[in-house]
Amino acid sequence: MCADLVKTICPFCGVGCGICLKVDEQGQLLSVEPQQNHPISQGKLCDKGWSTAYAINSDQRLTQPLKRINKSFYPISWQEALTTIADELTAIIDESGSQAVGVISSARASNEDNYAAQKFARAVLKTNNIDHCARICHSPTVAGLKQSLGSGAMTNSAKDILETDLMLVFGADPTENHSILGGHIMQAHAQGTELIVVDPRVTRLAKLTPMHLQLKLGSNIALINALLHVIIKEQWFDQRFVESRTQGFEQLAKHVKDITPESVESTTGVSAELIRTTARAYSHAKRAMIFYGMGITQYVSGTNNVISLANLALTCGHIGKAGTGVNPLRGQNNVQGACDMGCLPNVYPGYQAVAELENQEKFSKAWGTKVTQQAGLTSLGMTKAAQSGDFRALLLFGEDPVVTDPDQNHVQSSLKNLDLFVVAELTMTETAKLADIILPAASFAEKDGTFTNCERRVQKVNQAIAPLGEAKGDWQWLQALAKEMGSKLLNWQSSEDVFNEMAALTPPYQAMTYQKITDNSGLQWPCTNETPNGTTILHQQSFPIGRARFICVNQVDIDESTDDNYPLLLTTNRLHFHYGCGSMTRNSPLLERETPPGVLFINPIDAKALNINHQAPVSIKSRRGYVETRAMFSDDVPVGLVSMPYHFKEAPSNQLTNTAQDPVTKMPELKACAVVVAALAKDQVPKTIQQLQEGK
Ligand SMILES: Nc1nc2c(c(=O)[nH]1)N[C@H]1C(S)=C(S)[C@@H](COP(=O)(O)OP(=O)(O)OC[C@H]3O[C@@H](n4cnc5c(=O)[nH]c(N)nc54)[C@H](O)[C@@H]3O)O[C@H]1N2
Ligand SMILES: Nc1nc2c(c(=O)[nH]1)N[C@H]1C(S)=C(S)[C@@H](COP(=O)(O)OP(=O)(O)OC[C@H]3O[C@@H](n4cnc5c(=O)[nH]c(N)nc54)[C@H](O)[C@@H]3O)O[C@H]1N2
Ligand code: SF4
Ligand SMILES: [Mo]
Repeated sequence: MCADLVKTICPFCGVGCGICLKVDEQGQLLSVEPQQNHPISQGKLCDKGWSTAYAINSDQRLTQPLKRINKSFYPISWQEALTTIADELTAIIDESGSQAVGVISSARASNEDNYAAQKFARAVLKTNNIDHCARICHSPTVAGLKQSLGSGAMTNSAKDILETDLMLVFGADPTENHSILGGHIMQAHAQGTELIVVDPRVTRLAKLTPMHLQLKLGSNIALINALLHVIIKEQWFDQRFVESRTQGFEQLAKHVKDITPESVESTTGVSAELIRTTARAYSHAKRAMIFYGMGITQYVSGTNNVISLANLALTCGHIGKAGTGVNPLRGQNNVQGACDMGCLPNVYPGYQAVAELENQEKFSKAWGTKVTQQAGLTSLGMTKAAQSGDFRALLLFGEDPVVTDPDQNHVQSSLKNLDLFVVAELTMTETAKLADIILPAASFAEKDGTFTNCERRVQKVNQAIAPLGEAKGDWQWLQALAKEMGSKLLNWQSSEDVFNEMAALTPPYQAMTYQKITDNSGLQWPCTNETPNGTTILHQQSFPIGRARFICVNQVDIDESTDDNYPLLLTTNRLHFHYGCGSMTRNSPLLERETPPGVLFINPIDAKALNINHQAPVSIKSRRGYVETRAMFSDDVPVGLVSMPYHFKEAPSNQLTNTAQDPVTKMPELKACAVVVAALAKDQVPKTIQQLQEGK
């Protein structure tokens, strides 16, 4: 019998759909339903949203702390776990200093958990070594849009999709990855809104429009500069907007003067004619929205790619109004929030720069302890420093870098080199298997708190069931650990206490309270005393930096090119039915039956040349690693390009990926590397990476 229906938020992607968890009288989770009147999802959910109960009710859940001795894990009490961690952390800091320890937090956990994580790092451990998966996701958005516009977030709102005239989807696959928004885009297009897709693969949206620019991998800036060239040469730009709201246009005009569509045809693979048609359509639309994703950010040129898109929108004045904007489709349910909370080495909550003395003083005063001035390491910086032994202890929660970070062999050897590795997780992930201590974490259904979705909407997450077994919420175990280390600085009675402390220190969240968030079905930041009801559209009157900046950027080639030994390019993407490392979605039999456990998409022309049949076993090798899986014929990938999702721990594409990084943000080039693909014997079952690593 149903005793309760608890309103909360889907724990998967950044759309932030509203769900209800149905709980029986014994406090057991029965099922999931959509919230009928939710501002974005309006009674709909995608397959993952419907399957959340499987993800958290699973018999795979960790229910007590575990300690590793050699290769086996043994249950221990929370007290023993906390004492062991506290003693070892203290000893390492005494010996090697605070730079040798750090925290990786989670864009899947709440704002409260993330605020606590960065405060634990900065106030208790005295280090700025705090980071999370945004590093390998939208860190170029945070850095790029900050330079161009003064704020690194989606400028508009989801509802604007139904108020625009043209949608330019650039390096994003929203029907698979932001499915409810992808549905809105399809709906708007069906009602006559123009759709342009820029993607090397033929995505579901690309199939709907004749305006598909199937560019070569990583040629974004060349293409955008050519679009700018046409728009400026033909005087199709918005002169009034450029003059009144921007700076640096003259230099930009000079910069793109010779970048004609013809001159980039061979770099981009897009015809000059299609570039001209696109330039005309985007600049002539009354209102046009840009949506972009990992096809822009996951390159060594990630930050410049983002800047380039900002240049395009600013040139045409498509910003600061309904139905316009530069809209990064933030990925994880709370990645916007984890960034807002300051889980990045260079900023405190609300993007207040760590390097500025005034901010150091503000946080030292607020927290009652002196914070360090020393610059922090990024997540990949911490794993790199672990190789040399300079970085010795890592607390990580709600991430599975062994599956999701580039160059798996490097990640595994770095994590093994740590003196202390603590993982707080829902289940035994590939990363948790390397931990010294594993802490059982409470899932979103077992927590109160908030998530901030991709349109900056801070939404209330409500506890529906008790934590499973001895599981604890992330801020709660961080607080307990701080106490064990003799610190009273993390001293809260409830999630609301954490939120209130955070809001007082985080200007864009200043006027938010739990009650107001609940009453308004979420509030979009900035929500300040001047804008108490939040802000649906950014930059309407001015930019946080006054005038927006045009910044000239040049095309940068992808780091790794093909050669005789590695003749194909590999890109990585997502599948609708699975999420991230798969540790949650793969617990659902409904989702699991939809895809094989690993797949390589290959054009039939390439496959034929390599003697590979549809669904046949294949090997894929890069300069860093080797995996085996099955081939799937697909005309959606062009000849010369193969593609793999990264959800499958059996056949992880991150065995192969390149760690070459964007110099500004250290974003690795997850979207391009060179590989060689070969047919395996017809009746051979592809070996999992675990079998390969154990030499079986
Ligand atoms: N089902 C599902 N949904 C998810 C996730 C998931 O794991 N599964 N993850 C969530 C997360 S964390 C994120 S960040 C988002 C990501 O969502 P998206 O940004 O949509 O992610 P991807 O599928 O990785 O890449 C997007 C597209 O970029 C294209 N691309 C590759 N290279 C280039 C290029 O040089 N130029 C252009 N223009 N395009 C290129 C790819 O072909 C692909 O179609 O999804 C979120 N939603
Ligand atoms: N090759 C390739 N690699 C990629 C990408 C790509 O496109 N290509 N995309 C990158 C991107 S954009 C991202 S964002 C990363 C994502 O990489 P990760 O963040 O490592 O991926 P997730 O699957 O989201 O892992 C989250 C983990 O958090 C756990 N979890 C969920 N909720 C909670 C909670 O409340 N508390 C705790 N403690 N744990 C919780 C889940 O069980 C899961 O194991 O992957 C990156 N890796
Ligand atoms: S679109 Fe995203 S937030 Fe909505 S139900 Fe699907 S996974 Fe959940
Ligand atoms: Mo992401």
